[in-house]
Amino acid sequence: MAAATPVAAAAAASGRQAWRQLLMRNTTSILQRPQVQPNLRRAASSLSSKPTRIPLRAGVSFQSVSQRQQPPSYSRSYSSQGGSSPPPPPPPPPPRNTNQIKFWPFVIVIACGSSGYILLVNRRKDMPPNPKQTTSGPAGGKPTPTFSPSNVTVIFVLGGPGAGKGTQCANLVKDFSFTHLSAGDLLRAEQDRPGSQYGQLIKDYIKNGEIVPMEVTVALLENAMSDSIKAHPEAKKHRFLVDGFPRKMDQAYKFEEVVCPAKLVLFYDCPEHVMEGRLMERGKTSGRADDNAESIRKRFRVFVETSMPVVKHYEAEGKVIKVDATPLPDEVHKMTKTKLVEMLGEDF
Ligand code: UP5
Ligand code: MG
Repeated sequence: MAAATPVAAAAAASGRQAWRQLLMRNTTSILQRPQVQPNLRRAASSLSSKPTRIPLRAGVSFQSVSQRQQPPSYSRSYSSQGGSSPPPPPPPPPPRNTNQIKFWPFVIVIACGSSGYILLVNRRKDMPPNPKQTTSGPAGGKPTPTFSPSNVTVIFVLGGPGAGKGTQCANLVKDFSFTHLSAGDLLRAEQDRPGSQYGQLIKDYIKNGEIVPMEVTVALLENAMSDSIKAHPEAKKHRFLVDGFPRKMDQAYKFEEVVCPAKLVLFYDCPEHVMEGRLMERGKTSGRADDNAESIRKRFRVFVETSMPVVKHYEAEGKVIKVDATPLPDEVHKMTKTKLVEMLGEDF
């Protein structure tokens, strides 16, 4: 861009010249060091004496922008144009501590930048959360859960297939006015919903005892929670038993990150042969596509390999209430209630 006035043009030209001379001095001083190979020195001087041409397509080339804009005095000091004149004699080497002087401004700039960043992060930590922040999170940041654990209590209910999760949840609903959300039931309802785009996918996963992709299940649970909360606007607190979920670590992370952090996990512990007996018995009348010997085997394997690590994860966090699910349902219920009150009190 052309300078606006002759004075400005002169100032710009002299600034460029000063910068160019400084650059030249440094380059020359480096080339003069004994450890620089003579052939490198020769190559450097031949480069500086020829105009650079950058090829584009066949037969087309252009001169670099700096060369096109160089005023005559500027090109003289650098010898980048006019090819025939010999390179000027090198100026005397700069003082030895030049590199040290150049180094410190960078250190100061980096130190200032880092402390500014740390200050900013610390200040933001104390700021209240943005109430308008949605589950998608601000500009790719960490999302905020839809529901706050201060007025929504979520308890995950885990245990092998047939351990009695559904049976026990039904009892706890009466004791503590929980809303019972069975992930399996929600998936089966979605599978049967006319026009559902996930119907066939859910059917295939359930039949094979595999875990439906978490996006589907997390969305179904979140919708069901919203519906329940909307249906009880008068309630100050909402309690949910989330039955048969999370069955995989990614589900656990996702749910806690975008829906609501869980308060604790109820884990019904039951040997496989007991669960198998219950499921085979139920299969006579349940009509469930996965209550058959082959699907049950697959469900057991998936539970051990994929869902037990979730239980272990929450155990390590001290959030698991483990209940022996082998006795009769009433006995299991009594034990659950006692342990739950021990851990949370009556009013949680
Ligand atoms: N029964 C219960 N308790 C008893 C007791 N103490 N003594 C004697 N009998 C008892 O009970 C099962 C049977 O046992 C019943 O007949 C009951 O009377 C009797 P139930 O309470 O239904 O046990 P539950 O643990 O709920 O067994 P369920 O079959 O529901 O467990 P699953 O975890 O296998 O089933 P779920 O419906 O949760 O999931 C099904 C499939 O959905 C999964 O395999 C998976 O494919 C899919 N899914 C996902 O992909 N993602 C999810 O997040 C959740 C499910
Ligand atoms: Mg169940």
